[in-house]
Amino acid sequence: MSFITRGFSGRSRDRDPRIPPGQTEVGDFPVLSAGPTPHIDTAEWEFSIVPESGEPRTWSWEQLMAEKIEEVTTDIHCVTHWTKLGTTWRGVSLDTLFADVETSQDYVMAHSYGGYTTNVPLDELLNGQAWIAFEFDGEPLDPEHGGPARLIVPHLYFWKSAKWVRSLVMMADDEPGFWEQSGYHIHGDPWKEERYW
Ligand SMILES: Nc1nc2c(c(=O)[nH]1)N[C@H]1C(S)=C(S)[C@@H](COP(=O)(O)O)O[C@H]1N2
Ligand SMILES: [Mo]
Repeated sequence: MSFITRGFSGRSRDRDPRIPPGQTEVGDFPVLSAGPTPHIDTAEWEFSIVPESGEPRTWSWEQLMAEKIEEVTTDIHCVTHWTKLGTTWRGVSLDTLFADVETSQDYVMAHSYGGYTTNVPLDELLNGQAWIAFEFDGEPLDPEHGGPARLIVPHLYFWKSAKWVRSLVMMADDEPGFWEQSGYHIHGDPWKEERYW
């Protein structure tokens, strides 16, 4: 076997350790939406967490902006095989938003303006793993990419990152959302290639 030299970074370029199996890096930011882009004015925008009591904890846009805002740099992985490295966002951590929500249920259904849904276990939304993001790359989030605000759960395939997120509703059991009902994996870990089931 001959060893082909591709420059000193050749080997790591062949398999960048940040890129999960079966994924290819992209430079652009593809848009993937199952329906039309809803346009929501921040004056009318609301976000709620709904625990089993049925009493929602609701934020207006101003109230969200008054929460602790974090800057996040992270890689994102779409099940359609693209990975985008080092994306930067600003948003509010779900740790902050769940801080005074009382729940003993373990699963969450994210609901979006426009009707999209996706399910995520609560423990995968906490401990610095998920945000309600409203800026991408230093600019207000484009409506196409989920503006004014979207969920980001970067350690799972990007279909879990609900654009135009409107509420997180607690569930006792893990129920499938929109794509999960059409054959996408219930969990969606890109490192385990949990694409379909
Ligand atoms: N509301 C909503 N959120 C959504 C989707 C959608 O169709 N509607 N598509 C999902 C899928 S499959 C992906 S890959 C990402 C795409 O986000 P982007 O368009 O910003 O790249 O959003 C996810 N969130
Ligand atoms: Mo996707």
